[in-house]
Amino acid sequence: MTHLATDFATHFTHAITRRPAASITAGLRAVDTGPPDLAVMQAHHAAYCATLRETGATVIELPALEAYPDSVFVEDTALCLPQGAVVLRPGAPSRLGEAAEMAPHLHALYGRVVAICGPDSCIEGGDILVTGTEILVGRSARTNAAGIAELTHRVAPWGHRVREVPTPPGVLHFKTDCSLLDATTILATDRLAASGSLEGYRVIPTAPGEDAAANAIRFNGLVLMAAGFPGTRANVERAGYTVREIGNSECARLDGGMSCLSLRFTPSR
Ligand code: CIR
Repeated sequence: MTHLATDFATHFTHAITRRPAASITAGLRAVDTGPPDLAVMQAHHAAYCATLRETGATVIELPALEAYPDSVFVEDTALCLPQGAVVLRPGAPSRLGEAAEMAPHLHALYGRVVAICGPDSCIEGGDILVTGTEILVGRSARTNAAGIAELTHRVAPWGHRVREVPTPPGVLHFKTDCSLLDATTILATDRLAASGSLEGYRVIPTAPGEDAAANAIRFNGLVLMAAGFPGTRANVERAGYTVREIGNSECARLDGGMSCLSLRFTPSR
């Protein structure tokens, strides 16, 4: 598979996912709306993986990790770029060990793997939006200045520029509120777009009352969106994208969405 240079942020040959653990009931959440139903989450997860596969990608489904309740949210453990992978350093103490669990899988696929290792550095993948031209990183309760500085230093030799941006107050991750649809188009909530961070991009807004639809993923020919947000779906389809809805009711109880559930990449040696 070959792609245009700017397609690297939306077109991928591989994805890594991890099956939800029964311990997911102990997963982190800002507001407790009751425990997630594991069977329903497993069904949603299977549909998610099948949809990624439908685009022609290889999907590596890792086994559940009971020791880490939030380990289904693999996105927070690594940043995968065309030139190599960066093992991250999650800011939630209960999630720190998830990164080390992911590292060997990245080493198996990539020739270059580096790690964020500063003792004061915190950075989670949910705060990182790779566009066709730059890497936006939201400062949040999980991602701090030291983490952003270390990432900037790690990816500079690979030709990537990092820009720090604010995450809206009270929002878990920067990408809770936005998603890349193509190299220069971003789906975003009004509160994120109002921050001015997305100047220069074409912004497609979520519909009123549908902020929870902002965390989507463009994966090859498809946009995977959480089910149940018809206004936002219509906005995205009107802009010419092919949408697939995936059930997200159980992950949503844990502040998780479409992007959190996978690492999406094209490995290089
Ligand atoms: C957490 O609070 O860490 C998990 N319950 C949800 C992580 C969602 N991850 C993401 O948006 N990348």
